[in-house]
Amino acid sequence: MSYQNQRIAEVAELLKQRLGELEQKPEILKAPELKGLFAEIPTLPEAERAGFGKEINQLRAELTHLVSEHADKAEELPPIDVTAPFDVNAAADQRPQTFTSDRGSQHPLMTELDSILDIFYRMGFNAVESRQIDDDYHMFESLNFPAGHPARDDYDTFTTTEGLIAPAHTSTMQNRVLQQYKANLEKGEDIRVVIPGRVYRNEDLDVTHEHTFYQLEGVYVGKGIHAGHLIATLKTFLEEYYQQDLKVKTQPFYFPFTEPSFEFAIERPAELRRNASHADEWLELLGCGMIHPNVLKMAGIDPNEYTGFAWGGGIDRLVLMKYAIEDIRHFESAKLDFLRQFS
Ligand code: FA5
Repeated sequence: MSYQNQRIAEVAELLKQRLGELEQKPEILKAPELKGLFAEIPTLPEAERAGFGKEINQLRAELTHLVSEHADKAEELPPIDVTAPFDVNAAADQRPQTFTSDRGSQHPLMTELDSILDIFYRMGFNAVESRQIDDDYHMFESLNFPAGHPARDDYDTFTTTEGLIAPAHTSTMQNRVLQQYKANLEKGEDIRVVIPGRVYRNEDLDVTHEHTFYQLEGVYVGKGIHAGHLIATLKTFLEEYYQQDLKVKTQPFYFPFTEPSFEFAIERPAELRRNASHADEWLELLGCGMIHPNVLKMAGIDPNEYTGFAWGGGIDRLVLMKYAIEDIRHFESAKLDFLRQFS
């Protein structure tokens, strides 16, 4: 594009050259020379102002176009070669040597998850794994958070450019398991499901907060189920997992998908309070409550006939307390010294 005004033509030349060198291309739109041109407009004779202003706008539009052209190109990634980097048909002694499976070990969180699930299997629960990518309906709508509900902000997580969601909790599975198992109710059996899964949050990190962690959801529905069943189920599980009697407490809380809702905490046994980060007496382990009638209705279950409870707790936090680990971030850190203690 050519510019009539000599000053604008010079600035255009200069900025296009600078754009080539800039790593962050959009920065060019904040260049002081461009701002300087806009600032000159009121100083010009009135007759020249309109033409000068029009040309600066043209220059700005040209630069914006060049920036977006570059962004489009940056997204065109070179294709990845996914074929094995050697001849897979070659004889075994001519193929590169790889580590055998006995050189690795299971991640401690997965070992603990096995023993957690084992306890719930013995209590009559089935297990269904949660998804690592989900949608707005399962993350919010089906859990009684209509569009614009302020509590959506408590689950700040990551989304894809297509609007899919990296789930911030395993409650995304509640509607699915209620639908999947509602036939049990007609047969006179209760719904008892636990749902382990990886969840993601845009979170301020510290010794008990990670951005990527594991939760275990539980869903129980039947006739005459009440909050006493909820507390007894969780206490039984926790005492089995920690192999000791525990003091537990619930305090009122708010979740749109349970009514009433509670926070469930356990008193840390004295031997697990040795780290400074474990100085608090109580550790909040779970959110829980009686499943909201709207959540049952959305899954096609009559809340006048059936009631149920649900909970969602951090698996990392359960394990953290079991082994008096000082920082939750060790789990995802790939620190071999830390991981080897469990193998
Ligand atoms: C929930 O995620 C609800 N979905 C729980 C729930 C399920 C309530 C079913 C009612 C019925 P909350 O945001 O409080 O609630 O998280 C639940 C648990 O996940 C916490 O108690 C804690 O153990 C764990 N947790 C939460 N955030 C983090 C984090 N950043 N790092 C590690 N663990 C976390």
